[in-house]
Amino acid sequence: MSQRKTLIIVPTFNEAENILDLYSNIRKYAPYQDILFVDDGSADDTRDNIAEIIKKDQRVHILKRSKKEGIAKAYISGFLWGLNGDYEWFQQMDADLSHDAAYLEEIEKLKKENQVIIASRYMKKGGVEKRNFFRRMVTFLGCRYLKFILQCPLKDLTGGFNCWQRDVISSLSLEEIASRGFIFQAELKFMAYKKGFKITEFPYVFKERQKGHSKIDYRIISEGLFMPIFMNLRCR
Ligand SMILES: Nc1nc2c(ncn2[C@@H]2O[C@H](COP(=O)(O)OP(=O)(O)O)[C@@H](O)[C@H]2O)c(=O)[nH]1
Ligand SMILES: [Mg+2]
Repeated sequence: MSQRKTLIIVPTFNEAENILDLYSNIRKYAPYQDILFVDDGSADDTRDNIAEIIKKDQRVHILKRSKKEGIAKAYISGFLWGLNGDYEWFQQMDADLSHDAAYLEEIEKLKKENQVIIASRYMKKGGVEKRNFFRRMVTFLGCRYLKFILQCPLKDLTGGFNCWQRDVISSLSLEEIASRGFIFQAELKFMAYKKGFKITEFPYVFKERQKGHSKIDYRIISEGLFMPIFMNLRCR
């Protein structure tokens, strides 16, 4: 692995059943990278499990937030935490094992020539495994809708397995981010695209979680419908 210092940011809300497996998967492929869990007041054993890991691995950190405010705020807090350190890259990763840590090796290689690396489900050799038909359709149609409204060529605007160079994150106006849920991923990518950063996508296969529950709800899905229109108007 290269020397470019990376912070892997993992937002968590009630992910106790996944934390230990996630940690050992990450360590197989990224033995020396720092990990920051951003926990929004999980009510299960998530924090205890993270504390056990921290006792043994000083490269693991936790940012404790008091209440659940959505992944956008969790990630923004994580980025700000990382910007206070000397990290060169910020890697986003879900806690539920949907983002296979094996891809971290490929991402590492792509850092040489890019500033933003997006794992894309919607490329040849990419895909979605085990997700129910409704979620598949919501995500697939959502991506098509976004591409159309935003006139943006990126193939996977809503995916959450992305890596950002420090300069990109520090130049984006994080305080202007209006989204709360998954559409935040598109807002961030659209801002980076508009600013002309070097972005690449590579194919990956998303795996639906096997343990714990999704936190998505109809409020988050409906935000995904109106927020792109706002994003489009804002950039005119
Ligand atoms: N800190 C924090 N993490 C969250 C929140 N909502 C979801 N997450 C985490 O974000 C990741 C993706 O959430 P998930 O529910 O799996 O979304 P889905 O894959 O779209 O169904 C998981 O690691 C969740 O634990 C939140 O409000 N705060
Ligand atoms: Mg998930």
